[in-house]
Formats: sequence, C-alpha cells, structure tokens
Amino acid sequence: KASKVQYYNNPMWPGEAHSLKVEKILYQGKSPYQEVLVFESSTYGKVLVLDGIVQLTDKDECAYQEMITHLPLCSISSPKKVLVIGGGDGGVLREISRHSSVESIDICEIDQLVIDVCKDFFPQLSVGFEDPRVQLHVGDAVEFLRNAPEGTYDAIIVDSSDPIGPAQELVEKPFFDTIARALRPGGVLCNQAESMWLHTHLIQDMLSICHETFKGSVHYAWTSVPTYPSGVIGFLLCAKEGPPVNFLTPINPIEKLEGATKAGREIRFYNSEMHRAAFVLPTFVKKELEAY
Ligand code: AAT
Repeated sequence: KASKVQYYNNPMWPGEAHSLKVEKILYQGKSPYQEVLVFESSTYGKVLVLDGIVQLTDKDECAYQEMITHLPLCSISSPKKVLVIGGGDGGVLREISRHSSVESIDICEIDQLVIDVCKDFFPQLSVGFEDPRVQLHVGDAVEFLRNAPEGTYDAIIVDSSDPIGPAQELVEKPFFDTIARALRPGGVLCNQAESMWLHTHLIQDMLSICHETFKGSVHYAWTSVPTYPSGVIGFLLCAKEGPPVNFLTPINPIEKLEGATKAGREIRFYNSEMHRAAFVLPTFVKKELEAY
C-alpha cells in the first residue's frame, strides 16, 4: 500500500534528507494519527520513525531524553509534580524517575500504538512506564491541558513531534497559555524547539509567544542529536512568574542527586557542564533571536 510519507521532501527541511542504512524492518503499522515504523539500522541500533521522521535511535536517544528532562528538573529545587506531553516511548519518564523528589508524573500521549510498539522494541526506554509514580493519559495534549487543574505542576516537559500532523497545535499561543495556567508560580516548561539551522522563524515565533506568556524567564538551549535533521535540536526553557528561576546554572545538580545514576542505568550525556554549555549560542543565533 502506498505510503503518504514523502521521505525526501519534508516541508520542515525541504531539499535535504539524512539517511541510515536499513538492516531489517522490524515493524510497520498505521494508527489513526500517523505511520509507525521501526527498523534495525547498521550504525545507530533500532530506529523509531513516525510519518517518515526519525524520533529516536538506540545510539543517540540519551542526548535528547536526558537534556529535555534534566535541563528543567535540575533548574528548580525539589521538583514534585511533573507532566510530560508526548513522549510515548517512555524515555523522558525514565529520566524523570532519577529524581527522587518527584511524587507524581502525568504523561499525555496521543497515540497508544507508539506506546505499545516501544514496549516491544525499545524496552530500555519504555521501562520509564514501570515507575509507580507514573499516571498515563492517552489523548490529545490540547484537550488534556484545557482540563488540567490550575497551578499544580512544578515542571512540564513537551516532548512532542514536529508541528505537522497531530502536534500542529502544540506550537500555538492557546496551547502555551494552558501550559502556563497548569504550572505553579515559578514552575518551568521545557519544550522541544527544533533546529537553529533550519527553523529560525518557528523558533522566533515560539520565543515571542513564550515571552508574552511566561513572565519569569525564557531561554533557548540546544544540543547535538546526530539523527535529527541538521544534527542538533533546541529546547525552550520558560519559567512562570513567581520565585525566580535561573536556568543557566543548575541549582539541583544531577551529580548530587542520590540514586540518580544507579549501576546499570548510568547517565550517558547530561552533566552540569553540558547544562551550562547548552545555553551558549552561536553568534548568528544570538542575532536572530535577540529581538524576540
Ligand atoms: N522521545 C521521542 C521523541 C519524540 S516523540 C513525540 C511524541 O509526541 C509521539 O509519540 C507523538 O505521538 C506525540 N504527540 C504528537 N502530537 C501529540 C498531541 N497532540 N498530544 C499528545 N501527544 C502527541 C519527539 C521527537 C522530536 C523530533 C524532532 N524532529
């Protein structure tokens, strides 16, 4: 059956494509939301692809999941209530569970098929669902946040796919308004924020929305993920008005968290130096973002 996916002409990065050699296709299916594919690659281990876009690989998932989680959670002291949007693979849950201060973790993922497929093919990520603090909500994040109680979460992590398809509304102002409403004063948001090489306008738009919405602080950070388009991915870190948050230096350093790096589940990418370095921007990016 013909796929609706055009692998070489994605409007998010027209004129370019990154390729990985496929050793074996392990799963191919279709949910009401997207096409789901898992394959064994020759150099990055297993790969999860949604609608033709690489979401994670065994080899470099640590960079993305660790940074999107510990950048916000190590910037506040003693996070207790955390919400994850998307993230059906469980990798962000696995990272949150390193924080023993956390008492409850809600996750809202739209696609049950992503959760099921990851349980079969990425057990080292879906292990995150086994944490008894996790409460799974299968549904659209827009709807979930509209109904979320006010002022509850210490941190919200938006681990969502690119804004074409089911994640379209997750980059729009009304969505950020509901996030701000759901955070406690001084609560923090970390949002997947695309590539500084490819998505200048999208990042500028998200930054200006966030400055309007979050009166605390707003920062752009980035890291290296070789299998994402252009090899980097950014994060928007925002704090709601309230007790001030200085994202640039971790006040809740991972190195001091007891049990955060138990034997057999070491952190592979994130540390306090990577945290500080993530906020250092190239000159062209500083220029592009300074007015927003
Ligand atoms: N941690 C792996 C990386 C991801 S997964 C993004 C998840 O967001 C997917 O499982 C997708 O089903 C889910 N999602 C998309 N839209 C919604 C929505 N409206 N509500 C809830 N969940 C949603 C992200 C990789 C980033 C890739 C960058 N190029």
